[in-house]
Amino acid sequence: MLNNLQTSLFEESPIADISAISGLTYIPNFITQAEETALLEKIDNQPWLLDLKRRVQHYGYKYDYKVRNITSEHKLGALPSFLQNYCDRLEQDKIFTKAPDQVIINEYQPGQGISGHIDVLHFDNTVASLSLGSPCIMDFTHSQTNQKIPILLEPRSLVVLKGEARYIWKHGIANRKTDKYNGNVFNRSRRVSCTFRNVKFNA
Ligand SMILES: O=C(O)CCC(=O)C(=O)O
Repeated sequence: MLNNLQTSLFEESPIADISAISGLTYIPNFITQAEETALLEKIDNQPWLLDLKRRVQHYGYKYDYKVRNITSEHKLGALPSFLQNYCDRLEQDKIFTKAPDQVIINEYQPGQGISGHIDVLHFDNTVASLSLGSPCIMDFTHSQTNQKIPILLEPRSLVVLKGEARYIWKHGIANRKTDKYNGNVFNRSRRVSCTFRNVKFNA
């Protein structure tokens, strides 16, 4: 189910007009609770990389955070089946025209976030992020006007960025332990996200 007028975890009233960000789609409950548990277990059985303050895992291709680049030399190999299944689903659901070939998993402990950024052009037009564990607020900031729109990402939801949402709006998560949304305050717990992309070599 697509949801343009977002409702919060706490109330049924609409709180963020997602249609203000062209190209952004928010899909609550993209996966079930059982799928979330199984995916987290698989992820936690893989080695974590300590490239950044937060722990990460890279699949398909390694992303170089210093050079902000990906080349064919960064190829790591086939995606593991626990991720390939979701990549195939994203193609079947027509969220991607071609199954993603690169996945970055980020782990955020309470207090950790990610600076506002626009994904590099070495990634193709569609970027989708699946949230596991804690809810958190992702801030979208228009790169020209600085207009800021906070969007609540609920566990098991998928947020899809295309067009302006992908190329004009920065997305980021504040480094804080508590989020306030629609008058409600909630403490963050551990959040893990899986971000699906396709690599583009001629960027
Ligand atoms: O955690 C997320 O949902 C987004 C991750 C992200 O923006 C990134 O890896 O570039």
